[in-house]
Amino acid sequence: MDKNQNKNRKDEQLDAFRTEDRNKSMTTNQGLKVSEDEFSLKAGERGPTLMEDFHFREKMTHFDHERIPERIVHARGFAAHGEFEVYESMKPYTKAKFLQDPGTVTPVFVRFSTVAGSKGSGELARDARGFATKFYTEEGNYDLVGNNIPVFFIQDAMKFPDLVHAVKPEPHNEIPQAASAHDTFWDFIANNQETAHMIMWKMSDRAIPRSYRMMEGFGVHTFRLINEEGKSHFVKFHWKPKLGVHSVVWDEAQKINGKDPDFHRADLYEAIEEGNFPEYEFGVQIINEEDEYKFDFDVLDPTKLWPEEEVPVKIIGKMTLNRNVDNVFAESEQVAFHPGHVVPGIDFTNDPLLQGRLFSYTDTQLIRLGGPNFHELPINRPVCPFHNNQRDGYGRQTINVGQVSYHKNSLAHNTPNTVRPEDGGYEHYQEKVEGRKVRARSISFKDHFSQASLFWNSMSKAEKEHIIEAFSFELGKLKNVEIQQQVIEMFGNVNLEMVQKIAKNIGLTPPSEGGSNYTKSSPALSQENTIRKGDTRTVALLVDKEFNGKELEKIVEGLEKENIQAKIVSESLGTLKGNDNVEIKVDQSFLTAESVLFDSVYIASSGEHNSTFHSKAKEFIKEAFSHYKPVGALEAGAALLTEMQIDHTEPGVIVNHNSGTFIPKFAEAIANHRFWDRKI
Ligand code: HDD
Repeated sequence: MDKNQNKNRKDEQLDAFRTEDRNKSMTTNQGLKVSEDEFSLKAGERGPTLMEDFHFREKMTHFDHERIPERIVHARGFAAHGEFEVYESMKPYTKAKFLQDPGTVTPVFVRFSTVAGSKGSGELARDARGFATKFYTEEGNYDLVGNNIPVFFIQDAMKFPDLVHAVKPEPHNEIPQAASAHDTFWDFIANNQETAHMIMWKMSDRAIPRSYRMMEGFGVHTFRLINEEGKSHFVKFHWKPKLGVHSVVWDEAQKINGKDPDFHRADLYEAIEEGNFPEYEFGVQIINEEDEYKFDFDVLDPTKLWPEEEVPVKIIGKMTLNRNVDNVFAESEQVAFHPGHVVPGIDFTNDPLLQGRLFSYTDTQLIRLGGPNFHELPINRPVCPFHNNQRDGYGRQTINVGQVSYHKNSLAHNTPNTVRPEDGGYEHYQEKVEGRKVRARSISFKDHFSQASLFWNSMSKAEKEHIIEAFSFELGKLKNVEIQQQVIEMFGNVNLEMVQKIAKNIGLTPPSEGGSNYTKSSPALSQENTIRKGDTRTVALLVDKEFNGKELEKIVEGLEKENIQAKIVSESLGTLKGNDNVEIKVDQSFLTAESVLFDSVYIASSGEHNSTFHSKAKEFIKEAFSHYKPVGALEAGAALLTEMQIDHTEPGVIVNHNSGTFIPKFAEAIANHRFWDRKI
């Protein structure tokens, strides 16, 4: 992919900082040419290293300081550049310049992440995913620091350190890494019941996405949009992936973590390199200020969503990720997001979680990036000019010219000058606030279970089964039976049948009373109702010595036409010759190809009985089949399925005798993603 093809204003700015070391002479950081870089300066060939070896000291000192603290949460992440384009003017609601005119394009930088794990942890952890977007607008940077789940665990930022302490590895033995299946997490949940709704999402398939390209993003909080007239509307922000929302199954997630802990970043990186740019539509849900109290939830409560059927999502633009970073540390690691980075026309509400976040993010960047000048790092710089009287500090890069660094002044004619709101100066929404200073929670935040039930009621049969399995897995890992019992009782308030099944799975006496009277559901919450596309999905073609070369070529060609990525997998690498002498290059052997790393499998030959291919292929197919994936075969491969007693009429098993009619059917099955109605 030619990276220069997608240059935008931010990329041009980054050009000033990019440096190419290839084909250059080596120098020290002072620019001195280096004549020797392998041996330290010694007193004699077998003597001690000398203090005066400045080159050694500089190289070693820099190396010793290469690491910075990882993010306390969202440490494991991966980012990409892109662009955001508006479809529909938001002028009636906001004066934000980047949302005024259809066609306006704004450079963006997006970082996806898991929450709990360390920087090197497996990416398929059961966890929420961060979805943080920095819009480099003409009026300054706007950060939408969201997740792939529309609600949060807690209602007040005061509890965030407790939540994070509970989910992180336990302090006495630092176990488990990147997992919530342990006593302290569930102890926190049982004792902080506002978590119920988010836990339902976390136990659902949403917490194990198939790809960063196939998950939604949510701003979570209710924000405000402010228009030219100063009128405010409540808003919730959404990202909707054009490929639909899809997940893996839990057994698969755990295996992927071992086989390829970089699965999600590799998927994103490769899609962008290949020109399959991930796309997400941007949506807003808007509520008039007058309607603030019309709902059966408080619009300020971050543990509540606005059902799409009640408050429709209006699609107003699209983001395309079209460029990988050049350097992960410089860009993805040093990027500093902050929900408080806003532009005129976007403002906050009194959501107590949001209010606390507005403090925490600057504070964390100070420790993580080592001082107050992190805004000068190339990735964090706005594309518009910035001027003020802030000066100095560690790592300062700007050379502020002149005598004056204070306001008000006469020497510089009182510049940099403040700007009136009508000329683009940021003005906070003048919300009327009155109250006593209290440490309290509004009574309107008290209903912790209705929307947890709403989520449950909205799930398909398969999704419900997955939730029950996830709870049973997580609670099954606990050492403390009392916590298990408390959790069962807590979630009895969501759905009785659900907890009865979980209790049975973990050997507890199922409760016979409890349950919820909440009957509403929201079809938009179920992944069953998502977009289905085969685009960019992968298929492993299992090939042995005996195969029809022409037919296989046709299959590969046909799949590629559908933008499905076919990889030839065989017993060993090299070239295979078909019965018709057609030669096919093997992409991966069974040593590196695993069924969990593919979306589907096609069997091109059944293999000689008892051969390594024969047994490895059977394992591969069995696993793919048990993960509900499409399995395809023409005549030769079908024999292997029969031998494995896989019924050719099972859902998602596509067996055909004609490659022409096979391709569309198999492609449709791949687009369908999974076949939950299978007898496993
Ligand atoms: Fe946070 C990082 C999302 C609540 C404090 N958060 C962080 C990132 C995302 C979110 C996506 C990673 C950004 C990146 O890629 O660099 N956080 C959320 C969402 C929340 C939320 C959607 C609830 C709606 N966070 C939250 C609270 C607090 C924090 C209540 C503290 C009061 N979050 C942080 C942090 C992090 C962070 C400690 C770690 C690294 C960073 O900020 O830059 O300040």
